[in-house]
Amino acid sequence: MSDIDSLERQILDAIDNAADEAALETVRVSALGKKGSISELLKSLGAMSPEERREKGPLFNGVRDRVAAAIAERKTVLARLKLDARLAFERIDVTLPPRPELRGTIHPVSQVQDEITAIFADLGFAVAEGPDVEFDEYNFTKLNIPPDHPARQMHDTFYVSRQTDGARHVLRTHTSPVQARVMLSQKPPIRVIVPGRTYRRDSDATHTPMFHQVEALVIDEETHLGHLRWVVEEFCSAFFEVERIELRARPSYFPFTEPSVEWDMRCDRSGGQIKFGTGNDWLELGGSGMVHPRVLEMCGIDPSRYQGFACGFGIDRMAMLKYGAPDLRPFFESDLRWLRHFGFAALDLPTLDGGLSR
Ligand code: 2U9
Repeated sequence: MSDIDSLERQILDAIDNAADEAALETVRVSALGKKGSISELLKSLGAMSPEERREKGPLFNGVRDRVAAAIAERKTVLARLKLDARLAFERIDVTLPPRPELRGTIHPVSQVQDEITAIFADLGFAVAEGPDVEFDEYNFTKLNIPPDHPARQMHDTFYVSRQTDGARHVLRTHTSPVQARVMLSQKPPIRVIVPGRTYRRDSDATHTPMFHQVEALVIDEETHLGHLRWVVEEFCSAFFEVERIELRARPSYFPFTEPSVEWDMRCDRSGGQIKFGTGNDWLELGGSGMVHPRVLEMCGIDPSRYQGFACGFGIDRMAMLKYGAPDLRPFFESDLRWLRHFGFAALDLPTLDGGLSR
């Protein structure tokens, strides 16, 4: 056997024997790295006569190609072995009776949604639900966002293919179309909240393409901004479990409300952890406003007789704030370790008298 053949044999054996990706990388560097044995061989071609180079060149290149191919193949095998080992280690038999270490927990978003529902139920609100795949008409037009309105761009909408009858569907970008459905099917007085999934093409540490909102709607003959402020105040004080909170109103714009108001709550961020109700900082809570008369009209309610307010909060953001999760993305990655840390025991049902989150 020539020296070249025995070098190749030796490297191929080392590749076969590499027990993990780190060992394989060591073999690769010692053969194909800058100062590797094969790289040195290839470099030696430069000092050869043209005849010798014609003979040795294909030989050396052949060794390099076979070694590179063997490394790639071994890499695939090792990755598969690693995945198989992980799958075997993390395997969960869902048919087994619960063991303490595998007991499921309530997802923080579900817990916060239940907490919010309990608070609003105590204030006399009913819960309304609607479809995630919504008519363009309900998601936008009936909310005073006609087809050419710039606010449509702000919503980063997921569109569903046009139906055979020409109807356009979207993944709802907010829960507001459900309030439109409620107004079209019920007579005032109306007092509902709409919690649920919403969808926008957005993804970073505080945005996921699917997220959760809760919006409240009150319609009656004399409902006014003072009622709105009281509801937001009562809700925040109960949710953050702080008796005295301070709210700040900022004028804003939403196509479906006029006037529109955004709410901030006094907080303290100085100690590393956020404290509600004291301090010199402000925390953005959500938006609101008096329902636009055009929206009332398009939803079958006489604006000369009735008026009302609506407000909206991001449930995931509320969960992050209350339970101190820094990043929204892990909320929806189904990682059992994260869920064990942030999840709630199944019997931790939120009630106002029991203390919401205790
Ligand atoms: C109807 C009429 C009016 C609902 C409203 C907001 C303001 C709002 C956001 C807060 C955080 C959603 O999750 S979030 O990004 N919501 O600021 N929502 S007014 O107004 C309505 C809804 C329905 C028929």
